[in-house]
Amino acid sequence: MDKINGLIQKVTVDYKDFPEHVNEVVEMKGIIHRIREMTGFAFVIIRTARDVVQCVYSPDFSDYRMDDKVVEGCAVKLTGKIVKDETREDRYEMQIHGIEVLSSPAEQMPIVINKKQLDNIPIDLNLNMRPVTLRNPKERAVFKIQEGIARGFREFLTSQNFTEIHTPKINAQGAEGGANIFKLDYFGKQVFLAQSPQFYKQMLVPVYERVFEIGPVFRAEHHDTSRHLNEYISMDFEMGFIESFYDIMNMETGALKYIVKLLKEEYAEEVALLNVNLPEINDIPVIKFMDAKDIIIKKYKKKITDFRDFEPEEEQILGKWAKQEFNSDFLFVTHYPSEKRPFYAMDDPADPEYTLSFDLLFRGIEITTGGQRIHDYNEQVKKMLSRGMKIEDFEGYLMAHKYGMPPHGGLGLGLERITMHLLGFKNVRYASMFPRDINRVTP
Ligand code: AMO
Repeated sequence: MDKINGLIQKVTVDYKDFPEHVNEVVEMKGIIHRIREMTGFAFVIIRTARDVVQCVYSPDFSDYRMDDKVVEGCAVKLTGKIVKDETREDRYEMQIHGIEVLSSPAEQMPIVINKKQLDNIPIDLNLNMRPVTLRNPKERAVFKIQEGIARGFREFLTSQNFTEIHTPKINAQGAEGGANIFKLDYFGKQVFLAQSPQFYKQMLVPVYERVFEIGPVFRAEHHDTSRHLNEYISMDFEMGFIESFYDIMNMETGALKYIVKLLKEEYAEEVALLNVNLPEINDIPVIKFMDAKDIIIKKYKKKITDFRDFEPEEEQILGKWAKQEFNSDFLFVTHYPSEKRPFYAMDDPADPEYTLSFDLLFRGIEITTGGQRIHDYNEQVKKMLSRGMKIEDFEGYLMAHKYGMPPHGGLGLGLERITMHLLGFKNVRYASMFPRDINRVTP
């Protein structure tokens, strides 16, 4: 009888192991990314999980003869000798002794994905053909970097005693208010797709004190913009026993520093491939909302029409200002007007027209919203009533307040937004593997 022991057998070699196997004959599995026929020999470029490996086919190396079944797109097992690449420093290649075809494509690739980057194909074609365009080394590097960002967030918060949570995405109420909520028929009842894990992360503060979640959230954005998706990954945390909302900004700054370090150390190849300009994060400057408006008026001579929020152009001005004045790619803006913040935001006791909340701007674009929450039951009920909300609809959420919760706060950081600005994309769709926007639900 067969028994499974959980030991993963590895018989093939990865590119990163090549230096240890110079002059040895080894096996490697991968997909034929490209075949470049030369006179008397051919380069067979193999795409593995994270590398693009140069292999050389020549009748001089062995008796093996490549036939026309060996085509681009085949999944193969190669046998060959590892040698140093004489033309490129610190690179190794394989001299092919044999190719076993494990599977073959049914059709030839309709677009060229095996160049260094996708040749200026229109964004719609790129997204329509995502299962194959993601195979392009630069495209896939984007989501490796994205993995690094989410991993850094998770690792850092875990090291700070946060508990990872998974909260429901089908809910009886929306957490963020506004019209951008998806309605769903749930066995004849109307329910909503989660706009954020806000209620649940707060409810879990009296349970675990510090919690975080990395998960999808849904926003029924009705416009086709370059920075909004209808489904995005929200990286959230919530922490109890804060002294002030500065604790949250400090925690986020720590997480961002950790993420940048992780990308430098463990994602160097992707960082180099995409030519990523990693920010140097030292201390992040903090400015109050109204002071920021003042700078925009006085220093940049801009007329302000809305004193309750920023226009995208104003955020860009502030981004420039932070760079010029503090050499910082980041800027915390605090004390947003109460009127524009959700009902759970705590008003500033010193000036209740403003909240103990903040946004983080990265290179002039908002990537985070956060702040201190109301923890007192009566205060929370009062604010909800003043906004015309029905208390009985929020019984579950308010249970947390009713039976006691510590002073707390947290934030939400859009994974695609931060990826987009880190990589300098003009459109957030490039930072989403399979974007959902007003016109797109496939592939
Ligand atoms: P907010 O609604 O500001 O706050 O969202 C937080 C962050 O999520 C990202 N984001 C989006 N990304 C892509 N497409 C969208 N449509 C989109 N909408 C928002 C942004 C934004 O900064 N519950 C609060 C957070 C909190 O206070 O903890 C919330 O969801 O990066």
